[in-house]
Amino acid sequence: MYESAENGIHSGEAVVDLRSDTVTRPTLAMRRAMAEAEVGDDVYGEDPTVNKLQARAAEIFGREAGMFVPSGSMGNLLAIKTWTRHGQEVICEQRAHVNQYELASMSAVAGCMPRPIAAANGILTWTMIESMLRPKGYHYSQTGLVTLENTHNMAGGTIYPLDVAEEICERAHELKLPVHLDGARIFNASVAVGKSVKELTRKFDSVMFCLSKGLGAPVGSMLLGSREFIDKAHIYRKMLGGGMRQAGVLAAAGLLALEESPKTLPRDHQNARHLAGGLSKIAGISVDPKKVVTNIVIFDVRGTGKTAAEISGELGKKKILAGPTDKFLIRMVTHCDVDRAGVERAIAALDEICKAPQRTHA
Ligand code: TLP
Repeated sequence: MYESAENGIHSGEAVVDLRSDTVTRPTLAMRRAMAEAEVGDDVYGEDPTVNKLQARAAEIFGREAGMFVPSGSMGNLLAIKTWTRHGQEVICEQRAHVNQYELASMSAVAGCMPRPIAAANGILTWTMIESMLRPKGYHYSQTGLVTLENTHNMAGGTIYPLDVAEEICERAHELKLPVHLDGARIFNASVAVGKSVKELTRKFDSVMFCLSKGLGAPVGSMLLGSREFIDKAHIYRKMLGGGMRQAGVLAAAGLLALEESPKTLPRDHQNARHLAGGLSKIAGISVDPKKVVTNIVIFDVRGTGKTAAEISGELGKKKILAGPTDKFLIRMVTHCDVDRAGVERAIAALDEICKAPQRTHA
């Protein structure tokens, strides 16, 4: 999708890194908690800080059990592996992380085929899913799992309406199909709609969420579900090399992220909306600020006569980092390490770049 910028950065003004909320650095409080964390061997289940994080995450989401995993990608893969058998299909949205950004791990490791559906704003409905279910028979691979993504990253941080997500879960369950949630940014959805993460996720069979994105922890994600599901996923985590031993040093930061960081997300959302508002006034850039409801802004630069890669390269020279997600699309993600002044710098830099002489593309 996008690689680190070849941006020719010089010393002086600070870099405004809008490539992702994965770039956030741990706070001083997190670093202190990490230094002081009580640890043990988590492969023996003996790391008290990991155990505390797992119990607390399960409690917040109203689940029987939770498991700390090194990354969101591993959390999603473990869910897919645990729910499915080789040769099955996984229904997901076309731009979903599990489909486009996990190196085909659902096929390479879990032995499943993605069955992607393109949906406006990344939001699937039961009607769309129903028509993609495989009838029982000897020709087709069988549907093993449905996965949804909330917020939807590459659709621009969009949020599932609760009734739409719940209808999908209920109808899938009637057919004995499990539904997994890639809730990497579910806390962003939660603060944006004013509903708890527990309420937003209660009908899903399993949930993955990331501590290391907007919540600011340096490493780690959580997988949540029934005791039975987590026990099974545990085996696959070890099989994939995800047994992390004294992981309490990481879980300590995760605990703070879980308790403290959701409070900071509304500011990130305001900054994203402000960014979109500023960008929408620049000739050649197309973005609808009303559609920006969380911390992700994806805008179209076709009208500038330059490609997303060209503009991102020029932004890099001005110490503004952003990622092209397509030939003419750029994604900017706000987070706790970007303030309003940084957002203003990004708008001003883009304005300057877009005013510069243009080339035309056929
Ligand atoms: N997303 C990253 C990139 O991989 C695209 C980003 O910069 O946004 N689910 C969703 C919805 C995600 O956005 C991501 C990461 C993941 C899963 C995977 O998390 P990690 O990076 O921890 O494996």
